[in-house]
Amino acid sequence: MLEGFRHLQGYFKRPRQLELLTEIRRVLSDAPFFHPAMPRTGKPFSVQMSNAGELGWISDINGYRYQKYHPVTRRPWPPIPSMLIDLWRDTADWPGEPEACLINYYAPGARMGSHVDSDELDFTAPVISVSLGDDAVFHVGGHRRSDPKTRLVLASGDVAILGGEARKAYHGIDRIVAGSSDLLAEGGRINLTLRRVTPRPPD
Ligand code: MD3
Ligand code: FE
Repeated sequence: MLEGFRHLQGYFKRPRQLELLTEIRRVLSDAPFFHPAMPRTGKPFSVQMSNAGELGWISDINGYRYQKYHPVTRRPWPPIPSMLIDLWRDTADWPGEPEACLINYYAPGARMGSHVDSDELDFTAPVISVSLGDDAVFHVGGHRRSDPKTRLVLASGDVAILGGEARKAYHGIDRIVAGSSDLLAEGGRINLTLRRVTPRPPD
């Protein structure tokens, strides 16, 4: 396993998960899930997405990018919930604030193939992930797709921090364990990732 990966199991207990879920439902009422598509082919992802923050990550037939507004409503993304700003300040060990919170929804059966997050311009900042709902079988490898992978379960309330060498590692979600949590009435899993996109301003 590469240096810079931290898995904080049970970081958010059940009452805090419910509080965070309420904040995320409020974001989603303004910025509903959209269906991203693969660049070039337009093939739909099995994962649905939305964002909070100054910038949001989107993918469509024209490519992957960060943009300031929702691709369907064209409105700016809602602000990042304060609980997540607090999480970043408490765990990121990095001087600036997050600019984007990508919200992924996995219905049972959805997956995310192995990839590297490389659309950001500042790789010194970590990516911080929070899992809510059903367990996910997650893999993280090395800097090459063929490098050996470690598999682990991300459960509701877990936080994963991807900094240092792990920031550029291949990773993905192999499967969702349907029915493993009752946090989400609709079932499935929500993953939140806090990201810095632009370089930190000089101090
Ligand atoms: C390891 N999301 O949104 S979060 C993604 O559970 C993404 O929805 C997965 O991969 C999910 O891009 C995994 C954990 C994560 C996030 C970023 C990473 C792991 C990472 C960046 C580098 C290495
Ligand atoms: Fe990723």
